[in-house]
Formats: sequence, C-alpha cells, structure tokens
Amino acid sequence: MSIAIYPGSFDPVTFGHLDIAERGAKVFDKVIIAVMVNPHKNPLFTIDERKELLREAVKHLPNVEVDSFTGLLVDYAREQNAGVIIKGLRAVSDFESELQMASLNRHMYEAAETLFIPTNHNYSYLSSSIVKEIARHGGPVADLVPKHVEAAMREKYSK
Ligand code: COD
Repeated sequence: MSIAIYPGSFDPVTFGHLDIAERGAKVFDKVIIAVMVNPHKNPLFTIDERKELLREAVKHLPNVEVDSFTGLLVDYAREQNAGVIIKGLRAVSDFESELQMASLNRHMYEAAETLFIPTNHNYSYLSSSIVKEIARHGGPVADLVPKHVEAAMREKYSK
C-alpha cells in the first residue's frame, strides 16, 4: 500500500491545500494530512479545530485521513510507514526552502521521498495568512476557502 503524508499548518485549510490533497489522493492508496503541532506559533485555530475543519473539507475523499504530529516530520512518516511526503509549490520562492527540507528529510530518513505538486494556477496566490488577513477585515473569502471554514473564521473574528 502506498502511503503519503501531506504535512502543514493548515491554519486554516484553503482551496489551495484541498487541490493538492485531491491530486495526491489520485496518486497514492492513502494520504494522511498531518497538522503540525508547533508550540512556538500563535495560530488562529487550535489543532483540534484545524483537524475538524480539514475532516469536513476532505470528507468526499475516502482515502484521505487527517491527523496531527509533534516533533520531526520524518519520525512521524516512519511511524506511519509512509514513503512519500507531499508538498505543494506555489512559486519559485517556495522552492529554495522546500528543496532544503526535502534534502534534510531524506538525510534523516532515506525512505522519505518528497513529491512536489505544482499549485493549480487558480490558487497560486493563496495562503492561509492572506485568507486570515482578508477575513479579519471582513473581506470576501468565499472563493478561497470552503463555506464551513469561512464561517469558522467569521466566528473567531467576531469575538
Ligand atoms: N497551492 C499549492 N500548495 C499550497 C498552497 C497553494 N495555494 N498553499 C499552501 N500550499 C502547500 C504548502 O506549500 C505546503 O506544502 C502545504 O501546502 C502546507 O502549507 P501550510 O502553509 O499550511 O504549512 P507550512 O508550510 O507552515 O508547513 C510547514 C511544515 C509543517 C511542512 C514544516 O515546517 C515541517 O515539516 N515541520 C515539521 C518539523 C520538521 O520536521 N522540521 C525539519 C524539516 S527539515
């Protein structure tokens, strides 16, 4: 069984993330979307909230699971018996750090190949940070995130 991990912060999930998950799900038997627990970041959504938003967003994909991890991604990949790490690439600027991470991950865990999936050009400008910024100021995000994510952001920012 081919298992791939698609890691990220997903704070929150956007249509750009979903596009990568859907395309990854066509290539592998199982894709695990893994939300990174990073105690140094100050996210808008808790880990459980991000997982819940992701689960709702990928419920149409039977071979996609949602989980979270702490520590090194390669340790988690080893634990899950996953041979592939999926990364989405939006621009050349993403490539430099992603290449560095891919090399280091392979150095730490030889079985871990990184698969770069180029962004859908419709979402090349999209990031969770941009979406949060627009939502915080009450701007339109309906074309950027699923409806339930939009509602969750509105609720957070109304408090
Ligand atoms: N189109 C295509 N892909 C996209 C888009 C878009 N519009 N938006 C985001 N993506 C991709 C990103 O490129 C990334 O691959 C993924 O979706 C998740 O994005 P984010 O922004 O939610 O998550 P990041 O980039 O903050 O996640 C960073 C990781 C968690 C992957 C990384 O920090 C990590 O692996 N950390 C674990 C600790 C570790 O092992 N460190 C050592 C690394 S050598």
